[in-house]
Amino acid sequence: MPMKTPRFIQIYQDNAQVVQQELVQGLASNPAHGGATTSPKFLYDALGSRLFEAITELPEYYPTRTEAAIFRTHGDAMARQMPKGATLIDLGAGNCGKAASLFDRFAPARYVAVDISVDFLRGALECLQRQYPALDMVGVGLDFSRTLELPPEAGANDGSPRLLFYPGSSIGNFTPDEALVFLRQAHAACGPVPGSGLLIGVDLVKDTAELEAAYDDALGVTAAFNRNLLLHINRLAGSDFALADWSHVALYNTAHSRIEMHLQSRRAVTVTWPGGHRAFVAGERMHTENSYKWTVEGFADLLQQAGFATPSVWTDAQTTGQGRFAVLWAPAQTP
Ligand code: AVJ
Repeated sequence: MPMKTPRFIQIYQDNAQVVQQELVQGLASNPAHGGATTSPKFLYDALGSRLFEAITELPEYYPTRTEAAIFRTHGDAMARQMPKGATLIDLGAGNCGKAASLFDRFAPARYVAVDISVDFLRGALECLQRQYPALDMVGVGLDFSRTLELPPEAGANDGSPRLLFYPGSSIGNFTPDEALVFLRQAHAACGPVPGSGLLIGVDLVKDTAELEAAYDDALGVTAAFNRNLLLHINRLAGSDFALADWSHVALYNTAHSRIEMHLQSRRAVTVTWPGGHRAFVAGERMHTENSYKWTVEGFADLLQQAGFATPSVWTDAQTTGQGRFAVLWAPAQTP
């Protein structure tokens, strides 16, 4: 059988000026409006992405290994519910490793890897294509947090069912309102072919101490991941944040069921960038990430509001109870 070659499509990428404006607007936001904020997407420059990979290996950071264990234990049961000959659409594919580990069991006909920049996908897809020479592979550069509309060149309109794959509890970065908007788009993106649906990993509400340890590990890797944001921002916005002035803070906000990451100033500082500046008092916080935690019931309800049928749920709970993490298969239509 001849080996196929992956195709690559870049849809739209913010230019440097748009990025600078977005950043400066968040930095300048005054305390009356919740204070300075930055989007969690700025955590992921080249070093930030490697620090996140290191986080996934920390003893305190349970989500990645718990999700992997759920796929190992229940992968066959999942596979029985997945559509046959599907187009597997991987949202936030990165190194494509998680999806690739499902190829043998799920046997998709096409693999569409989506990430912000198509450049992140080239190496991984070219390598994967050698292992799966007959699988049709497409890399799509797209900020799907804004729109989930796939280009026709991705081949998702060929009449095959679509399997949207959104693992890792990345949905946790969205507020519940944003998550609903996203899931409605995901439902629309499943298309009209019967059997299509969304396979999603969701981190669950649990004990505060366990949650806070997962986002403030003893080795300080999460602190480095959070503080590295300042180096990235300095490059993007031309600002002059000094690392020594900022500490990592992670706390669980029970009222909102979310981990919040902040950077807290160690003294009064003024940060400058081309065309502006911002004073921070000692102890002032800049909000850098939310990571929402869900109950299985709460998330199933959200899926239903977004138009999905009743989901199948797999967790790491040995007996009854919630478990730490859940993987849900939400069919787009009632069978
Ligand atoms: C990639 C958004 C799922 O919220 O657990 C890990 C990011 N931040 N440690 C998460 C993260 C700090 C992660 N997500």
